[in-house]
Amino acid sequence: MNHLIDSNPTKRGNFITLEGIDGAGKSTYLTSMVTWLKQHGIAYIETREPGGTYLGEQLRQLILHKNMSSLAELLLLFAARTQHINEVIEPALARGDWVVCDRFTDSTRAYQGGGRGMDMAIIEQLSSLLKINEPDLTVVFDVDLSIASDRIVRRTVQTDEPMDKFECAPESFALAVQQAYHKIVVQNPQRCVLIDTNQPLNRVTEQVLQVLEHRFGVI
Ligand code: T5A
Repeated sequence: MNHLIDSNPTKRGNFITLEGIDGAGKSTYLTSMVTWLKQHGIAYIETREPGGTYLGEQLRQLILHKNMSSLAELLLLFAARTQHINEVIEPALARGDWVVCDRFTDSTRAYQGGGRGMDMAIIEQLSSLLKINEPDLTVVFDVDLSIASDRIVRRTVQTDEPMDKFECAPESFALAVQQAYHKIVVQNPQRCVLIDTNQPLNRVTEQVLQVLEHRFGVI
């Protein structure tokens, strides 16, 4: 989705990613971020992983709904990612647009590394082989597993959309993913901010906006 407001071709855009366990609320707060960007007259694109391109959206259906080996899943995720970077993310950043991306490489670290127990070194090797840069800011949304699970069930009922295979995974999987996210935040204090979404929605939104103001200030 492209939302051009005021492109600035002289300056590279900022790359922001949203992360967290299923049901943490990423997509909800992505909307608040986008509103903030609009209010500041910043040109941006909003995108997601797996997805963001025709190929990526096709692969998303396979990754989310078909059973496959952990290695096949990992390689499909990186296939989708490299296409997404070359076709969408890099061109946007290069023309000065900001990119707000719902999930990126940290999801692979947390889900395939933490959840599936795949070797983190392989994930980092693939990432460097494909020359994948880290975002400028990553907001990791965190919530108690029981609350996350309630939210997923409620949303499934409201939207009538079936759960994907990650949402159906046992709690031990979600716990391993959550622990991996906590580790990523501790290991990357400059890039990552953890936000607790056990709090009321308006309080979380306030914190998201504070992070943006603090990190990027007045543009
Ligand atoms: N995946 C992805 C990998 O395994 N490896 C990878 O490398 C990548 C890129 C799809 C799956 O792919 C896997 C991980 C994922 O399982 P997805 O589409 O991002 O990724 O799937 P979800 O995490 O399910 O994303 P959603 O956008 O569907 O859910 P969110 O963002 O977690 O939650 P959201 O915003 O829909 O909120 C859920 C509900 O909670 C409410 C919202 O209103 C909503 O109803 N809510 C609150 N309620 C009360 N208080 C608050 N503070 C609330 N905040 C939100």
